[in-house]
Amino acid sequence: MLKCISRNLHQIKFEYFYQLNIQKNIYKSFIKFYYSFSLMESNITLSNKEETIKFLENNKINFFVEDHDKADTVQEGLEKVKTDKISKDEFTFCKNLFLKNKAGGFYFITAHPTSQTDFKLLHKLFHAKSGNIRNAEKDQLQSYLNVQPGSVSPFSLLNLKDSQKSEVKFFLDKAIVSDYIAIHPMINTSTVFIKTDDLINLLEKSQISVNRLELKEPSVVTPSNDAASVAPKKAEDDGKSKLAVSCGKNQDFAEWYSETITKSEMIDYYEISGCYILRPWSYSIWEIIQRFFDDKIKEIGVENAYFPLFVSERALNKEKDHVEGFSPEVAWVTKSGKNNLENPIAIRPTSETIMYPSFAKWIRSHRDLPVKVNQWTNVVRWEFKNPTPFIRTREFLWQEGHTAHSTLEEADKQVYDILEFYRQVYEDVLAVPVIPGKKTENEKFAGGFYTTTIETMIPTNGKGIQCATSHNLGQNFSKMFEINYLDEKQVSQQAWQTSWGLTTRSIGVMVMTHGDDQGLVLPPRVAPIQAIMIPIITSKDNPESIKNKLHEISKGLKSIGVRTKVDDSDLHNPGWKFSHWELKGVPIRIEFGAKDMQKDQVTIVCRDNKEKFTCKYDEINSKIKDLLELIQKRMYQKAKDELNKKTSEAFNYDQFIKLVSDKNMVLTPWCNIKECEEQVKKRVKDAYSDKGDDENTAATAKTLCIPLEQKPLEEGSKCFFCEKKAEVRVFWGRSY
Ligand code: 87F
Repeated sequence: MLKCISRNLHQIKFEYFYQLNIQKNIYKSFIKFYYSFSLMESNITLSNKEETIKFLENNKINFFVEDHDKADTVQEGLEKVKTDKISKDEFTFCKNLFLKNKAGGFYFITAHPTSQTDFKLLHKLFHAKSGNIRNAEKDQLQSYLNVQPGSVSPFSLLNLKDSQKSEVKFFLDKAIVSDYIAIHPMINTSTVFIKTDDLINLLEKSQISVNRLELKEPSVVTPSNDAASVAPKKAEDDGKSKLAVSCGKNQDFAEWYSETITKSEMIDYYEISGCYILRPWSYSIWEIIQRFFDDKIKEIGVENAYFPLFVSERALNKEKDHVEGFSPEVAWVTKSGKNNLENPIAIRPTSETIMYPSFAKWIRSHRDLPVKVNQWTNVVRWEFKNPTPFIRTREFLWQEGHTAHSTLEEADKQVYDILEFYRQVYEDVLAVPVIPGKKTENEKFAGGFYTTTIETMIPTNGKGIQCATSHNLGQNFSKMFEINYLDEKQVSQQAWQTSWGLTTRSIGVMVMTHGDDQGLVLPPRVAPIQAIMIPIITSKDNPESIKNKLHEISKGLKSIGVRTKVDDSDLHNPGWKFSHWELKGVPIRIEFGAKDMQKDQVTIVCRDNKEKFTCKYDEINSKIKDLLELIQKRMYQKAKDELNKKTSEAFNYDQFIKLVSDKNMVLTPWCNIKECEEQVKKRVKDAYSDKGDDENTAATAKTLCIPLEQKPLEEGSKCFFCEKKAEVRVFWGRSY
């Protein structure tokens, strides 16, 4: 019964947004009536320190508390709030403002203590007429936040009743960048130190949107970062501001990436540095990649298996070239409970040394070959460089394939068959153009004979990135692990081996390649939902008939293999849903309302180029099928054009350094001599050492690959750097 009322009343709320033909006060009283039911289920009351602490504990939040003398002002707080548990620069003691505007809405601002918060600035930021913003009254502090003046903190926002949540907009100062935030637990004789991310999560879980705000004079205000665009407009806003990515892709790429993958619900942050949670939206993408690649390798006789996570020190160090250079990244288990292990064991960073003792057992005769084994697992590499979700993480998911063959030629074929499958994963599934090539001696896997790779470049920051590698290991490992077999003449031979890996980095490269200012843009082949269907219902309509028709269309599309979803929830209005699915990158949106129904049509919107058009019922299936293919091709072509624009040739060092600094991937004629590559790297590094290794310098330029496809060198071509005879053309770039 309760559910039934709540559904209908949501409907009424929704109509209000879209029709604006119901009087505001009637709407308000409906909403009050409605919320008087839902409040009973969801509201929290925090009245004091004890309740706040209990609440944090119940929510499994890590925090600590310091008691102190009463701190009535920010200045007093800064003097009195101390801790020896974390250093001063790890936390921000914040100032909190609860303000009201003339239209009846409220702003809650949590600011860095040094940020400007004068009314002149606030009026500008919120585009308000002078005098329209003031401090909220004491009784409003009580009725909205359940707190006394002097003790206001973001915790008090948790006291907002559901009916008040659309009236209060919360802003968190962008200047707060510390890991921890220090705020009062409803009383200013005590301070809770809580991770800033945890606080944000807590608030968002309670349906309180966290808007980031820059507390300084707006310069050029674009609609997307204009504080006014997220200012309380009371009910019409419906939390849309919570969705949007706050900065453009070209404005602050790192921030754009972080917001895109979190707000699209791909990634959640985790307390251990370099480790991230893959939420269902990104894991589904991984599953699609897995399915594609798994089918391919099975066609060429690869079988899946699972080998243990742990490796002994003895096995790990058996092939010295292999671990050399990698050893700082190996993570070890040294204890069980309180006791030290007699022999520490490593957590797999890759599984050559785990699998090959078994290969030695399984392979006796030429009849046992080839052996082709693959596993889908996680690996751990304790990286020290800046972690980036998907791109560089301490734990990641991958497939690692390992094969053994009787001839070098067979191993060669295996290496290139796999490289071609990797190219297909990137180009045909993820719509990311790549360059297949060979690594130079410097960059190859040291334990192997040669390394093939597919590489690409992220045009936004000009960084080259290794997408997947396929190695011919030669006989190095078979020597060390004694993987021997008797050939047809009963002569003992060593096996030729390959190994190859593709990781969840592929998802990050895809996001960086295609995403735009509105968030993710997913290529149809990898989109967990390819067409999202959204009903547009007004007060005059029969909601059920519109929804039923959409479900019928969805069923038709599903029957021809299109991944669809009808978002007919009553929780959000269509505007919110449009933004939500846009942010998640769904390739096609199908809108459907009464007007469409009258004309036997749906409205279709493409995520990639925003094109909008209508389509008659009887053409929907074929139209959507074709459109998905078209979008896939269009996205690949767009990415390819961008990559081409940023790919240049250089014939001497001056041209080279200029192009690399200008975020290009550069192809040069090259001598293919190890020492020459080292000298190029050194010269680049020295040239930039005084400028610092920031995003705009070329400090880390290195070879990416010697492309497999290359036009023949002209007679007498010289190395661009050492001017010896050029042997190949090689790609250089700054790199991840
Ligand atoms: C880190 C620690 C220890 C890379 C490491 O590329 C060892 C290693 O051997 C290590 N990081 N590598 C190279 C991995 C080679 C190879 N293994 C199978 C692959 C693909 C999958």
